[in-house]
Amino acid sequence: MRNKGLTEEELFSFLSSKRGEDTGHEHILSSMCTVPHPIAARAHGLFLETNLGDPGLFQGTASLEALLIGVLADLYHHPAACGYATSGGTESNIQALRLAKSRTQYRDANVVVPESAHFSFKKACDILCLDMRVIPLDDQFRLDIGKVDDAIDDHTCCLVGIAGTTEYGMVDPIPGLGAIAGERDIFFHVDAAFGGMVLPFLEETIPFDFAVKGVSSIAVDPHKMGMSTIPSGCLLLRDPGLICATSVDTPYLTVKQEFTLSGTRPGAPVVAALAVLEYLGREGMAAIVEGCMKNTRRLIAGMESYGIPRVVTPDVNVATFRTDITIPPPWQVSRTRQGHLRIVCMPHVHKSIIEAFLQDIGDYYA
Ligand code: 0PR
Repeated sequence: MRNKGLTEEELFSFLSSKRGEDTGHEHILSSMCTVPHPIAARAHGLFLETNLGDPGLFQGTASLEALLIGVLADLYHHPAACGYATSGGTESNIQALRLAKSRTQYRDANVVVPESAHFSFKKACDILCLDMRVIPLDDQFRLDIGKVDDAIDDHTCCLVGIAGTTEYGMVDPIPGLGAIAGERDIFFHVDAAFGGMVLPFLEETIPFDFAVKGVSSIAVDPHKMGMSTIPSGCLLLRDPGLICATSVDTPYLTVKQEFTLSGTRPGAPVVAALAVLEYLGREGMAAIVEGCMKNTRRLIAGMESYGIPRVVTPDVNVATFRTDITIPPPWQVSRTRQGHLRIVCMPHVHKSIIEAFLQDIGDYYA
């Protein structure tokens, strides 16, 4: 640390130069995050110093968190659902597994997840000392429901389904999983970190939420398709009575118990998430989602016109291709574990960006 501080001008000139080294969003085709909606950025700025970890000091902010949970509970067809804001999918998944574990007395409990599960489940199982059983996928990259029964036993405390997989954008057979979970009284967590802000706004109904019998909890990330500021996730529970299962005493705070994982929690991205949903409404969200889906279809058609085939037809805006071509800079794309080219058509990936990308690929390889 310097003895004498920099001037504001010196400091910001240094910070701006570093910011200039970041990849511009116009070339980021690999991310599940996006440029925050201007409404999110404005709302975020109003709540910079708020801390939901001590909600009695920030009652207005805490009431906005409750409003956000209420909006999501409605959207997911169970107005009585409860929940709270997290830092994102990883924390929501950890907390869901913590809740599931609290319902079992077995010390060697296991969790059944699809092979497509995000790596946060590995972290969660590691922290919670749970055995992770992995179910293979079918030829459409969805969990193979026929393989679930054999993986479950009396020590299974949680079944997991993914609504919008990270790598291929697929939705697992949630109703089938819900039926199995219901029959066996197993906690059923749906990871809709990505799809939770896409699926409710699609024309086609793909069941994934509390309308499906047996769904116990849902993770959704407003900092992904909700266009909120980072970090912004939410965990919702069907049974409000269960939320206290992870509570610990917090004697000197304004509330005497805390069920969240984080202590200090930023209010700003939570309010930003609510602000986007309130500002856009269902119609506005549907328009943005439709734009992303249209761009996904256009990208797939364009790549296939060059003889580069899709791997699957995705349920949400993630396009994957069977090709080992090297994508030229400055484009930032990613590869799945199986080596497929993967592009996420987020809201910042406008139609003109897709066309420019296709033009580049055509110039290089067609
Ligand atoms: N569940 C699903 C289905 C996810 O796709 C992700 C993250 C998570 C949980 C974990 O969420 P958090 O990262 O918010 O804890 N999916 C992306 C991934 O890991 C996140 C991401 C975003 C990665 C932007 C890169 C990037 O540039 O691939």
